[in-house]
Amino acid sequence: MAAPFPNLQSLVDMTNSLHRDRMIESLDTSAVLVKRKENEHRVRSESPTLPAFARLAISSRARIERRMEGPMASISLAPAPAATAGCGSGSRFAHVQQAPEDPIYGVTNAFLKDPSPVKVNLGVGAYRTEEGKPLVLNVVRKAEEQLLADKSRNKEYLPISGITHFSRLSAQLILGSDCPAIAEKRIVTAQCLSGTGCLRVGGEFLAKHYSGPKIIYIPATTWTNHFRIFPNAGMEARTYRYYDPKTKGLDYEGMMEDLRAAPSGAVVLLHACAHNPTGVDPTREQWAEIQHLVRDEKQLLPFFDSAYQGFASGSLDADAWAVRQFVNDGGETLVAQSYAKNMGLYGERVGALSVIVKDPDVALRIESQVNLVIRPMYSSPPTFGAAIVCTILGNKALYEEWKVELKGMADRIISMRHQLFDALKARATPGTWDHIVNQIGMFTYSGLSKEQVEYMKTEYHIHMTSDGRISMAGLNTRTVPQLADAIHAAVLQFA
Ligand code: KET
Repeated sequence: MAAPFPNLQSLVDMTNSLHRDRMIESLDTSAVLVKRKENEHRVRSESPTLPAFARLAISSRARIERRMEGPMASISLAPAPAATAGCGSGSRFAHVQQAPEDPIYGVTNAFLKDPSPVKVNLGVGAYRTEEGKPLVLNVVRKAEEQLLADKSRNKEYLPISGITHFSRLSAQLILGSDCPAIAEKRIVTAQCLSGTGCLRVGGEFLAKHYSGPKIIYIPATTWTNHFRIFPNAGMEARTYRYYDPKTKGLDYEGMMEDLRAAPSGAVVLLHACAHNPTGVDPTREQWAEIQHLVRDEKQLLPFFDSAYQGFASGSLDADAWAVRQFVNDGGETLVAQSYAKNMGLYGERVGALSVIVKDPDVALRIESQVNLVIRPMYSSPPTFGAAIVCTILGNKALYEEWKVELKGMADRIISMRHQLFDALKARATPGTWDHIVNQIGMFTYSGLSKEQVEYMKTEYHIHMTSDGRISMAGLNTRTVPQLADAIHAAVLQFA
């Protein structure tokens, strides 16, 4: 016989008093309760003497406390499978399916749950210092101090498209201050919620107003979120070949073939530099041919995702080269810029979406329609992060200091590439590892298999995405040997 199931609401109330975050916890507890109810016979056998509600409260609290340790705690909340809290009858959400975990945030969740003192997180693309700590740039600290000291600042809503000065400075940063499109007012720039928000707003604008096919070609290997952002925005997503696992380089022929086969006028998503996750960019000669195909042969519309300007080479200008080539040929282009990585403003959610067109009148009308995408989505963007960016980009001394700090981050990542390469060579790890030093940007696309990644997690407490992507920015001199040992063992284990 099943044990009587106690009143759900009183259980939730009781557990609430134990927890730090009542909202999260009551949801979570409901989920646990329902799950447990479904498995009552198993629950009873676990601890027959402890009342069910107490066990639930304890286990739920422990889980939440573990999750609350990390900065991304709230996103690791286990969704309720079939919550029945409330009016006694079954939930009208009972049909809701458990969503698959995000491949990148999921790594952080697994890392937070790993009790090992030597665990290493090489999942999310977020910069860490040599001490393994998140970095707030000195220029950002200085800008924050200036902003806080300025008592004339207020908390009014920003315009729908954000701070005008921010938009202008952002356009200059990516396109160069001498860009003709800026001088000719053929550009619309809106402050959006970091790179993701720019891609989403840009995608929805295209889905509503683009006169060409509402199809976006995305590299077959790419930042996984691209595959969700564009269909959610109303665009059909298709892929073009990009990466060749055999050469661990660009599948240039495949890419050109696929883009040539795309319907004329389709949109093509291009990584501006430091392609994520592969770290493989076209050469300048290849870019020129891609540009010819995009512009002259197929009239495709390029949409650049620029999440790593300055992170690839250490130079803001060099990393903007491809975008500038396209914009300066006079053709129409979209660019999504993120300040998450290059200014370390991850959680501030600062980015800029630019739509560059042929005619200033068209630009004005586009501006009104971009605003109409933003207004019902989140009304207007947040102030502080963009104010930090304005302070840094608008002040010569801070701008110069930023460039030095940015180069420092890029250089540390490059040095990690060399250290890891040398460590594998010293161990005579089977295979070729040149790609570790040849790839560009934040990530090494290692070529390690899913099984090898899993093995490295369980045996060495090294956490990375299952596609074998290593966030080099999360590595430091202390953890390189651990990673090299892990790779070496994994390669031998699954030869
Ligand atoms: N584009 C690319 C290519 C990219 O790698 C990211 C983030 C973004 C856009 C969006 O960044 P935002 O924080 O919205 O400005 N990539 C890292 C973080 C993440 O997955 O959210 C990553 O790949 O780990």
